[in-house]
Amino acid sequence: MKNFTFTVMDKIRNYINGELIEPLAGHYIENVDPSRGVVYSLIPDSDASDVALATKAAKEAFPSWSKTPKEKRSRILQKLAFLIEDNLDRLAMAESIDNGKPLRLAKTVDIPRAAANFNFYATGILHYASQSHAMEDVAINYTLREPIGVCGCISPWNLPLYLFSWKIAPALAAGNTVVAKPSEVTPMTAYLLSELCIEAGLPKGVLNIVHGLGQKVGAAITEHQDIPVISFTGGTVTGKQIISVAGPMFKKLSLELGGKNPNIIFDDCDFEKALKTTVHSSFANQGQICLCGSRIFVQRGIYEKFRDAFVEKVKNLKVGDPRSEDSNLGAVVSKQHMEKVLSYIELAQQEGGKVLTGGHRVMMEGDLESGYYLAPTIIENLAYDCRTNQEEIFGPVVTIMPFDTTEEVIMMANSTTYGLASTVWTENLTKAHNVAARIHAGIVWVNCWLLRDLRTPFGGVKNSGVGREGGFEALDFFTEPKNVCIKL
Ligand code: TXE
Repeated sequence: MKNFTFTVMDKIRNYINGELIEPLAGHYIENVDPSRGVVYSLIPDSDASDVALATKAAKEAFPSWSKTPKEKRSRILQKLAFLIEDNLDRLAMAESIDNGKPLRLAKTVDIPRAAANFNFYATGILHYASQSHAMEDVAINYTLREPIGVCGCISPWNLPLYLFSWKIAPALAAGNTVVAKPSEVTPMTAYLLSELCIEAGLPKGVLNIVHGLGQKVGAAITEHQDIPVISFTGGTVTGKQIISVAGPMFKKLSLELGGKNPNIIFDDCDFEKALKTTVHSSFANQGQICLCGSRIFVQRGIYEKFRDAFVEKVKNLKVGDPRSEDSNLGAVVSKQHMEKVLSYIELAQQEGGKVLTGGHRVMMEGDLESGYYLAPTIIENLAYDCRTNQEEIFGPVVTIMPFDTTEEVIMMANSTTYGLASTVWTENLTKAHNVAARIHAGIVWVNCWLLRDLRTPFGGVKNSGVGREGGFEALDFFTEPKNVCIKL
């Protein structure tokens, strides 16, 4: 297994029609390693002509791939999953360098989950069935679930291969072909996946990966006439741009967008478990997971005890070299994102917030001195409806607020335009069911966080998105149902 090293002169390439090729116009974008703040590779600055080439390849590959027996599609995708596992260290290193996340996180979460995504849908498709409806002795109805054609899959930079594969796996398993675009901020593992696709024997044109800017390549995929399905994960603002183009074209859309998730801690919780998990749900991946609990509500009876214990634990988190085993947080993904997060810390203080710990950039030494590091930050004394508590920050920043009654905390939790995930900490089962039923979210974790069964529906309500991924929901999305009614 080759070690992962890239020099600036290493240019990654697009994966089109089974080959790794240069962008047609020959332009490239610099790719930065956020832990060191230096350019470490070049990626294609592709444009609509590259998307057109990829879409043509995908369209030509569709008839054969969609008619390939599902058992054969399954075997190829399982081979790909095996190759991802077999290249764990190399892919994890690439992910850590590209995103700034701790290598340990990439090794234990990102890359294993990418393999799991392919395995899950490679096997799920073998059990995916449809219905028949008998009309006594009059007629029999059966539902066909057919692959649709070329699917556009566009993914973000926070969990690069994890979310990239979460779309591609069900699309391919269902018999579609794909034109995919990873984030230009973290393209590396998608590029390495291209090499593994060739090794796995994925037929040419079935998967095509076009690197480049969202406004050029993402937009070209969104507006292409021959791509009837768009699966997008990213910010709510971008989701609005996509829906404004794809909506009038009547494309089938799955949008997984932002979150501003409440973490509700009642005074009858298991204090130590709630405390330990809240550190993780606040700052995992530098807080760059749309499922992070960025608004912490603690019932007044334990507010001060919890707040002080939480601050003490967070003060002891180590922000450091992502490749160092003892780093709890690595670098945030880019200079631009670091500045965005710092601007929200500034806003919070303007809105009356009190920074209990963190609130600043962490200056490193040696070759990390230009890296983008932020201290994990806890802010209290903010109104539940101020901008800091309503807008997605998407960094290592949480707010903490006391509440008295269940009614009050449900009102505050539901007060944002988002509705993706929520966590509830209580040992009272009746309260758990009652609160879970009333929270506006697509996912509610009770006494846990980020515990994932891939069969469950995944996604949010309100500005957190449209549609669901996961389980058979994703196979329903990537197929079209057809009702055939036969007179008896
Ligand atoms: O999103 P962007 P980011 C959310 C997370 C945060 C954001 C972070 O909460 O808000 O995503 O990811 C491409 N037409 N989620 O900043 O900028 C762009 O190149 C077509 C929610 O990367 O929206 C990139 O590949 N494409 C999620 C992708 O869109 C365009 C989990 C996302 O970029 C485009 C993860 C355009 N006009 C993050 N502009 C969940 N709910 O599960 C950009 N892109």
